[in-house]
Amino acid sequence: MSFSGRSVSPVNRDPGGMVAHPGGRAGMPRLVLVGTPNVGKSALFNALTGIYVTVSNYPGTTVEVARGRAVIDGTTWEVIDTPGLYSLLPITEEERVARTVLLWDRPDLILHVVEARHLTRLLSLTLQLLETGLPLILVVNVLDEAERLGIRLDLSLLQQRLGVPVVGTVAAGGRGVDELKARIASWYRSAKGEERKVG
Ligand SMILES: Nc1nc2c(ncn2[C@@H]2O[C@H](COP(=O)(O)OP(=O)(O)OP(=O)(O)O)[C@@H](O)[C@H]2O)c(=O)[nH]1
Ligand SMILES: [Mg+2]
Repeated sequence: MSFSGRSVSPVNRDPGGMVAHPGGRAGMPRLVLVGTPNVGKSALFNALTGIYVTVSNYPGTTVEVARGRAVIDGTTWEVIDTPGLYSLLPITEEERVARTVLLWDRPDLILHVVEARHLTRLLSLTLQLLETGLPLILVVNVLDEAERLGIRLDLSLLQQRLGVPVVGTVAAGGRGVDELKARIASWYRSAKGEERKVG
């Protein structure tokens, strides 16, 4: 298939008919922030990325997607902020874009952001995301409000049960962001190690 004179491989196309962002990331690993609306994805995006942020409409839609860069342990990542989505079965255009970024823009790593106060309700999306087989770190945000309400969370037990890294944050104040970066770096190092073993 030809798109703007360029050849687009089938794996880059959404079955719903939307053409995914056509590459151009120069070998940078890609990190995508996903989660339900209003959990602090954009606050976390701002905490992770610097000043080199571009906001543009996702191709063929009126939905804005922000892309930025983060240097984590010497590696430059492309970081993408997505609109909130409730499930991987999209209803709104925003959800469709978030799903497309997730499944067709081929992120290397997903940060699933959940709100600490509503953790149990939000974990069903974590399970759906895990079913996609994409690597995931669970970010439990808004810990400050949970603590204010006396909600105590055993994040290490959650990590043990889910089998993925779990990090607590207060994105608005930057708390936990360094630990999150350390987890991303450690995931990247082990993924690279696996790649070398396979190659
Ligand atoms: N108390 C507290 N507020 C937070 C935290 N993180 C984000 N917020 C606030 O929560 C609100 C929503 O944050 P956003 O970053 O816009 O959330 P979002 O997930 O990007 O929302 P959508 O893009 O609409 O899906 C804002 O008012 C933030 O300032 C946090 O850790 N603690
Ligand atoms: Mg947002």
